[in-house]
Amino acid sequence: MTTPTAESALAASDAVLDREETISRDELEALQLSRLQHTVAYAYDRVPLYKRKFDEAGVHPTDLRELSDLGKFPFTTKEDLRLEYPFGMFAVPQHEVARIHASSGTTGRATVVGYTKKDLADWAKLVARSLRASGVRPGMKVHNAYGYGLFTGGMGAHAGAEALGCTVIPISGGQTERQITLIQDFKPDAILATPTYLLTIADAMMKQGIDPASTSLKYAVLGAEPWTEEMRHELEVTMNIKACDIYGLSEVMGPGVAGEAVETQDGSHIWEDHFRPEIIDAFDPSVVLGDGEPGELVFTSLTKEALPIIRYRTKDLTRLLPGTARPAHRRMGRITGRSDDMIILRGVNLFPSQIEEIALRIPELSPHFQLELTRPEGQRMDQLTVKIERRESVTVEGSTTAAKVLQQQIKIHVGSSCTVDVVEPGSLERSNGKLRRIYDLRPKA
Ligand code: DLL
Repeated sequence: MTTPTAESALAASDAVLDREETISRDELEALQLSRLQHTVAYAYDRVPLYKRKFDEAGVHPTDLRELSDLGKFPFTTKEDLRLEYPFGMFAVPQHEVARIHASSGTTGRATVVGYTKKDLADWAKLVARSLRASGVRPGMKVHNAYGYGLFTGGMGAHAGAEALGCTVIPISGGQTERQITLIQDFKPDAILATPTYLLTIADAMMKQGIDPASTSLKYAVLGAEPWTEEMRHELEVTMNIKACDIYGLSEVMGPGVAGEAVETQDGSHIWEDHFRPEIIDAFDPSVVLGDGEPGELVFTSLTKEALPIIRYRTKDLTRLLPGTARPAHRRMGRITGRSDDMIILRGVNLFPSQIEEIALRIPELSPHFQLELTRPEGQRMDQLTVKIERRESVTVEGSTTAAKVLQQQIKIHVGSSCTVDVVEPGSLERSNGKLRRIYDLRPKA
């Protein structure tokens, strides 16, 4: 059998890339400027919200003469999309909208997004580009375990894999036993899923006595939630695959805003011929930060017709890095977390991904954990409890020391005191898609 490394090297060299993937940075920026000028004028003319916001901010589309002028334009937020519910942000008449997706909206109204036929074709092209960068090739069988429906993951990944010329298996999320049967019977080359759902599948295979490293799978393209290098290592070793990142969000398009190259595995390349990224200071949004500096990611669409989006605040925290495998397209660092997913514990900021990173370096502990926030009666201080499963092969006694190590490491690296509760393998809730890591059990004010 060829090793995944040798195969991916081969795969990477035989790919036919889009012309825009190989253009120079100068050519790309010239393209960005002309597309940006068009988009701001198009949004201003067609969407009342943009006209109102630009007028209020005292800017006009003709003020955009160079790329840095984008900083003069107002931001768009999720709240704007909610207020314009359902179709107020659309820039085309309804009969030109070919598809609608929506976010589930855990709080408040859902946000609704729309696509023209051309938007759908561009989206499929960019997902195809991302999958190809991650090692997937025409003719491969692709098991798509992202959820189908209003969520952009399932149908977005599906259209991209089809556009690339793959055989798509549209299983969607959930029904893990059935996923395993189909993986064994259909022998797919690649799997598309959230990282935590792939973990659920691997785990369920082991329970059935199937070695997850023995399947036909060679590539995984994972996203829709934050994950760490440690999780990549865990999945690659357990499943004998190459795992790459794919990033996106509904308001900007869906999956495929950025994708990672299998030959470098050094972060997702933002497809800058279609999106102009910026990093801002989350606490002082008027400050646009330079490449390399951590902050909040902001996107402006450059080609979208149904829902042009200007300076959308993603709340995702990361930084911009120079392009490598696709030199003109900057990469994004791993997303540390979302600013609204940040736990503030006695003044210390903490993200679930930090716990994942630390826990997975302790061999006795599994990647299955959740964070519980409580405020014990009569106390004013919040308490964090990390509930984490020990590995199947480890005894209860063996995990006691591991719990102490985790507690100390969290104190050292994050600065928070917490309680660690090592629990039985299989006792914590498993992911079906985007996993909920934080359980806030504090009394509501
Ligand atoms: O999750 C789109 C998607 C589907 C991306 C499938 C990749 C694969 P939303 O449901 O709108 O869209 O959620 C978007 O998910 O703002 C991030 O916080 C998070 N997210 C998405 N991809 C990644 C990733 C889809 N690769 C929100 N790493 C985003 C970390 C991610 N977080």
